[in-house]
Amino acid sequence: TPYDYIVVGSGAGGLVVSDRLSEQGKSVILLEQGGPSTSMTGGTDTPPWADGTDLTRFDIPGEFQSMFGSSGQTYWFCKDITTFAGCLVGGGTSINGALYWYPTQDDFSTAHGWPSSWTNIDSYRQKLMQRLPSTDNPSSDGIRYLNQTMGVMQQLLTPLGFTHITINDNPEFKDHAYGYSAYNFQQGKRWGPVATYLQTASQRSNFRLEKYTVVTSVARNGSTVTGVQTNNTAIGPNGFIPLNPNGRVILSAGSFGTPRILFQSGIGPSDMISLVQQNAAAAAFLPPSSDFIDLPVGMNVQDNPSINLMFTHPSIDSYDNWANIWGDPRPADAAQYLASQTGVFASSSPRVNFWRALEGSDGNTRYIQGTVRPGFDSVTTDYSYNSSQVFSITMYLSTGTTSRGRIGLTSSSLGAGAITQPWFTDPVDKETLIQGLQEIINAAANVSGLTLITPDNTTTLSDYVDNYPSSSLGSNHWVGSCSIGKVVDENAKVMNTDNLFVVDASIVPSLVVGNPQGAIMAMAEMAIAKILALSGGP
Ligand code: 6FA
Ligand code: ABL
Repeated sequence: TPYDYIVVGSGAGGLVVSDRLSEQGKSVILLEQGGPSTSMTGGTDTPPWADGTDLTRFDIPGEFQSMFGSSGQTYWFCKDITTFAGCLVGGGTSINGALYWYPTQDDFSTAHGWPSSWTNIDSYRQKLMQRLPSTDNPSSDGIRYLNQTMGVMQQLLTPLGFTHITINDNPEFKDHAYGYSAYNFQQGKRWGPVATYLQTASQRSNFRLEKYTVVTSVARNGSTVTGVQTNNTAIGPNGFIPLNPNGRVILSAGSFGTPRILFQSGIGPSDMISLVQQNAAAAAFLPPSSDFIDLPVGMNVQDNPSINLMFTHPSIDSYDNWANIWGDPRPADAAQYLASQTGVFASSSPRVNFWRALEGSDGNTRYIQGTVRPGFDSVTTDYSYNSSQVFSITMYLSTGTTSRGRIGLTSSSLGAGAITQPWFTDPVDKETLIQGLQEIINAAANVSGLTLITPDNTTTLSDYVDNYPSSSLGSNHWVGSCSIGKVVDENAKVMNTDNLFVVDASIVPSLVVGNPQGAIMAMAEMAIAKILALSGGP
């Protein structure tokens, strides 16, 4: 069957788009390369302590750190991308830390690369807040659990002039502000677009979700897309899914997935298309070279540079560094969660967030975000320390970051990755982040009982940052690989095509001030309104 709209990828962008299209009566098929996640989507990956319930790894917020944990079998992460990304229903939103910030006006300003027709985010932010409200107190008994880091951060940040706020009540207040972490959890469970947008879409007979379906390319007749090529021969002859006359394809396959599909469709820089040409299976689906479209797909990429500081404080409970949450959780916490979906397991690991603006030596303002959580990834230190008292502050450089990298195919086997890393290509970014880190380290020295263990006293801060492993320097917040104004036009349509659109993190032209899923979903609300208003569609 042909469709009005084919949407590729069920992440933050794709779910908003699918719901709004099906709401307007369009026939929509949503193609997702992965399988189920939360129990609402058919997932059954339940921790042993929750056996016999429908509470999966993806539903239970407190299992978040288990995504990176010991079980080894991380099928939820994409295997065809060299960084962390979710390949299952919900995309990143089904496996992420669920930190959730309503976007700011500044996130969508022309100064940060948006066309002037996109700068009025407010009504789309409202639509998002209505469908998916945030909470900074995710346990429905009203108690904040495992909350010792707030006491320490209060002592550290107050002398620096920070104000304690409810962060999402004041989205624009991002300089010297801190507060409890906000999440898109509800009812003590992962919620996000899967529990909202996908549920309303799924109730409509004109919407269909097809899992385990990889889109490899779009088929086109010159500038007109006629359908998509997939690996799923059960749904169409040779895996081909056609569009209705005037139908449209919307790529929401993420910052790596969308460029890969474009390259395999003959859209992008010639070095990338030539890697596709070297892969016989993929080359067979390329259009004639006279139809190649040369666009800067994969260029202009950003991800927040981030550096962890590790501290101990006698008040902290590091929660056994989350080591036992899957196989052997603290019995009282497990029992409480099973009984009422409250307690420690009603939240992911972060507890406190803060922001401040800094001026770099180039005169540009850059924002720094801090995320504070009990526990740590790894500690390198000369000190002896009490591991049950460790917490981490991750410091991210956000809005105003100037460094850019490139996403592309890493070889003719068509894996995708960063072919130019996007962090610290501008030395002023590094210098500014170091300035922010130094401020926290200096202030920490005045908090009684607080000890910085990483970096230790044999390592200078600048050596620590200089030698930071590039595998840990990123933040999984990739944007920009199909930037608006460069690859897509102001209707999110791929330039020089008639009916091919992109709505996901890849069109966001520069880093937003917080973890990006809220901005991406508000962006998708605005994008789909523009696409529906554009003449010539189905
Ligand atoms: N963002 C936040 O705001 N808060 C967080 O706490 C947060 N944490 C994390 C995190 O802990 C991890 C480990 C990761 C990887 C990301 C985090 N993020 C966080 C970032 C956030 O999740 C992403 O920015 C956001 O999900 C990006 O939304 P997009 O719509 O651009 O893309 P997704 O990756 O969500 O979805 C793409 C979907 O397309 C996937 O389901 C994928 O399987 C599918 N897909 C890809 N290629 C495909 C193909 N060829 N055919 C079919 N489906 C395809
Ligand atoms: C985010 O936005 C980041 O993308 C994640 O990297 C981050 O989680 C979450 N939010 C929560 O702040 C961290 C984990 O806490 C670490 O244990 C893990 O090593 C890291 O992600 C991997 O990037």
